[in-house]
Amino acid sequence: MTLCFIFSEQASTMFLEQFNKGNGKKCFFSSLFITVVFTISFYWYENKTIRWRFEGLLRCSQEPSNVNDDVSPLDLLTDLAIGRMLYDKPQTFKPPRSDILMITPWLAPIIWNGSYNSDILNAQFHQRNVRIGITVFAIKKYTAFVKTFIKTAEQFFMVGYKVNYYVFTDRANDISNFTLPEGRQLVILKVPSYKRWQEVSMRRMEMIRDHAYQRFYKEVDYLVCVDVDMRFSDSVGVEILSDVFGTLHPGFYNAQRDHFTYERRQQSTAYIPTDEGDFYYAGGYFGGTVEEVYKLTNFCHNAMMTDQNNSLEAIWHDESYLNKYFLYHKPTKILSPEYLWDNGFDVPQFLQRRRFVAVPKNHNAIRNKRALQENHGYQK
Ligand code: 48C
Repeated sequence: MTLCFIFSEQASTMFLEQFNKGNGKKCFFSSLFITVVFTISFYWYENKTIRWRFEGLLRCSQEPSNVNDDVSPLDLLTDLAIGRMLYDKPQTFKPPRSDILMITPWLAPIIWNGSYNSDILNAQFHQRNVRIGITVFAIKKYTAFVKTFIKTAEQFFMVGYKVNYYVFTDRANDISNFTLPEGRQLVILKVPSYKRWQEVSMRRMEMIRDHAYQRFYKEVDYLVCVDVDMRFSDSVGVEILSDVFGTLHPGFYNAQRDHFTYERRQQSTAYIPTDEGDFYYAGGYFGGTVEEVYKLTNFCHNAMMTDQNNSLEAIWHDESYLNKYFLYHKPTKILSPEYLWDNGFDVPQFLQRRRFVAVPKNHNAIRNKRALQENHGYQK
């Protein structure tokens, strides 16, 4: 800026010299020159100050309204210390289990019996006063499974915590009444049914998403989304809770990735090539914070709708889309097959506990109006 003013000052000196010598032509050009230089410097200066003013304004507007504003979010922190506890010291070179994988390459713990201390976890979670929602769908004949599901959940699921059982059903009158202790309640959610059992299973994603958006975020901190044709047979506690978790499918925990029953058609939104994949996750057991479950179910539903518009349906329905989601949105915790088992399978050495097991059923009879043939177990 200063340079411009010096420059225009020299130009005006030059003009006066010519004017005094009576050189009219030179006077004209030097006055023109002065005008141009002055105009440029004026607008440059103006522009600069406008920009500075604007930036200053912006910066000011971003500063707290009152500069002496001394309330920081850190002032709102609460201390969640647990109390004195006595337990064996963890041993750096002696892991609690060496027969199974305890953690994934992206540092998500895999939950096995003997790999955690429930007392410490309960002290932490009770401190936070967490509320857990568990969703099950009992559409058409599957209402028959609700009683056993709730009865066994009362014995084994999140005992001592606030639990909401969210039962989605098209037949509210078929759901028996339950007397539940303080802090635990049964919420019946009326939803439409679909003709095909595959569609019933897949639409769960949409209904969980919509209810998470409208209601669940207000009522609970975590969601656990499971199949209803199951019963609890051992404790399931806060060790399963994490931002977003999946469960190893009991039929594929030891399979290689090219043997996983992922969707393999490239046209499908659930497509996974044979050289990708970490684990095969079961469609009947996932969960996490309400926010993360919202994102997961929204992804899966939209992916399904895209396929449906292209006359495609992934090979194992919602389970295929869930596996696609977990491939590129890694779960922050993984439940071992202890948490989802089928007693139709032999019990391997590593399986120290079976916490949630399939209720033997005739799939065809329970899924369709007429039984076509015998069929048992958690085969899909
Ligand atoms: O509620 C129903 N009704 C049906 O007619 C078909 C499925 N379902 C829901 O979808 C139940 O909650 C089932 O647990 C779930 C699909 N899972 C199964 O059928 C086996 N557990 C694999």
